[in-house]
Amino acid sequence: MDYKRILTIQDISCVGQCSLTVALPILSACGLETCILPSAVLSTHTAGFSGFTCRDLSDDMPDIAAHWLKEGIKFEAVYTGYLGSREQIAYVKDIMAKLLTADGKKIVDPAMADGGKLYPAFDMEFVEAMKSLCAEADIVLPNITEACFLTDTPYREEYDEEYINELVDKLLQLGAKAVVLTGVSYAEDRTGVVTCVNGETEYYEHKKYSKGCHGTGDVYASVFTGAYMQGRTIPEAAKLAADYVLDCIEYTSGDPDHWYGVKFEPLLGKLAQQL
Ligand code: PXL
Repeated sequence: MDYKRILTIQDISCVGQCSLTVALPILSACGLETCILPSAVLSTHTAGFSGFTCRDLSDDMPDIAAHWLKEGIKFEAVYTGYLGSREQIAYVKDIMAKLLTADGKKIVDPAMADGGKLYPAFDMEFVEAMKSLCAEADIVLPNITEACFLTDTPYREEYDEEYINELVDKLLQLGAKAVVLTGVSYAEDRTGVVTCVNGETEYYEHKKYSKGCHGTGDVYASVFTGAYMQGRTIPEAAKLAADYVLDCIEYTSGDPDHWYGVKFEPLLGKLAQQL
């Protein structure tokens, strides 16, 4: 198996099992050299904790990228997650333009919203900037809420296949080359992921847990990226990531104190064996 170097750009939430504290171990377990660019350092994530600290590292991003450019360092993929500002999105675009290998992949998880709402840190100007990043992406991995914001579509709790297909089409019209739409549920106890690659749409349906878990979007995008960069097709990687997230939720359920993330670490060995 060849050895690939990838860069992931997202925040460090020191406690909370999301963003870089999830992406780095998962991508490493997938066998990839994983370089990181932290966009901010927070004491915790922002979904459920109050009084968290946040140090924005935007100003460091261009200097770090300039150093890598000078050293001739290139990446076979840039995978982005939670980004803190419009300014950071501009830096990410610049990094993608300058530091990717010739056929390097742009993988964008537009982590900014869930359950019909934007996360507290974001506004519609950020959404506009995220649209422009998704327009350049090889693969976007939104949930339904994010897809709605990105395509100016009213969010609906209940929907049918036509609504989902329209969302996917609009994401492709925006410019994304392939779409992985998560959390698509057509029955109460079922959910799944829709992939659309080269005009071919597939749906992988699986069991749904009634309670949503924090951080599963980041676990999903990280496993997807790891599997995809190790040669799986987009639908294969989407399925593998869904199964891993399900295992994590199952492993974590039954511990009500662990509300802020999923216990993904004990399952990393199994993931590594699969790839
Ligand atoms: O899981 C996405 C995420 C990442 N980083 C921070 C967050 C969130 C979700 O709320 O607050 C800081």
